[in-house]
Amino acid sequence: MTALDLRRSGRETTDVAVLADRVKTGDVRAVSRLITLLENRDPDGAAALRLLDSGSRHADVTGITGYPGAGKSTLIAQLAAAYRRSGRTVGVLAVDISSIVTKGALLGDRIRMGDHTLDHGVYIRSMAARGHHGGLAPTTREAALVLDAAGYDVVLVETVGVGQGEIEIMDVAHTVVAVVAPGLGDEVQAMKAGLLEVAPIIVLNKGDHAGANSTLRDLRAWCPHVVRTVATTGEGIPELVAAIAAHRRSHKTHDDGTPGARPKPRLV
Ligand SMILES: Nc1nc2c(ncn2[C@@H]2O[C@H](COP(=O)(O)OP(=O)(O)O)[C@@H](O)[C@H]2O)c(=O)[nH]1
Ligand SMILES: [Mg+2]
Repeated sequence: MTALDLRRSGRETTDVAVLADRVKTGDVRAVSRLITLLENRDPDGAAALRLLDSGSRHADVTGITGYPGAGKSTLIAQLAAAYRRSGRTVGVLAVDISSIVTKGALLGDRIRMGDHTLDHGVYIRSMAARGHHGGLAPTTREAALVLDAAGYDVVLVETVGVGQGEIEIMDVAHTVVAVVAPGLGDEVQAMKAGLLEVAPIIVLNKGDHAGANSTLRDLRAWCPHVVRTVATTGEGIPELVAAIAAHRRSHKTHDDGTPGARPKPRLV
């Protein structure tokens, strides 16, 4: 679309340079606006993203993956609270933010959604999956770059399901955590093959459930890094924070700071 077409169509145009600058100052409204442009595949979004791309990267990006109901959202609320207590700012990209907000008792009024309220150090954004096969919204990677450029210290990405389709999260996150719940038995057996490749850290959540100990023994037999948590109470969260930090320290990223084992994809 040319500028003339845009004027004819009456569509609002964006000053991409101004938008990018505002994102870099951590302006929450600008962050939300840019992610919306990217979701809509608006060319202004891609243009603004390119202006951010030269910035230095410092955010630690962690993917939290697992079957629905395993406790991912509850864990993310606990992790976000723990990072905030240590003074770090947190951006969350999730398939379903409602459960993070309602389950995140510890975050309380610190949670700020989108651009409606003041930023108190936690930004939460829902990413529609839109039928994409990998379980990650197509713009999740770009949204993580935006949050990084906006200065968030930690970015947590919630993604549903484990297995082959989830390999995508490796391109987005420095560290991937797979969340499983006790009593999955057969499912755990079935996913062992592909899981370790994707997730160096396994969380056995719902550690308060009957059968947690035997599942834990089973998991520890084949994965060196299993953390037992009770997301509803916060038990095991400090250990999980430590495991994520240890993994991040021990794994190099690309020279430009982007995560993942594969070459950085071109931003179009
Ligand atoms: N008993 C127990 N319940 C939990 C635990 N973690 C999460 N839940 C509950 O399990 C349900 C699913 O949690 P949610 O975080 O929404 O799972 P998600 O679908 O993986 O994001 C909710 O009702 C949570 O309150 C836990 O450690 N113990
Ligand atoms: Mg959830």
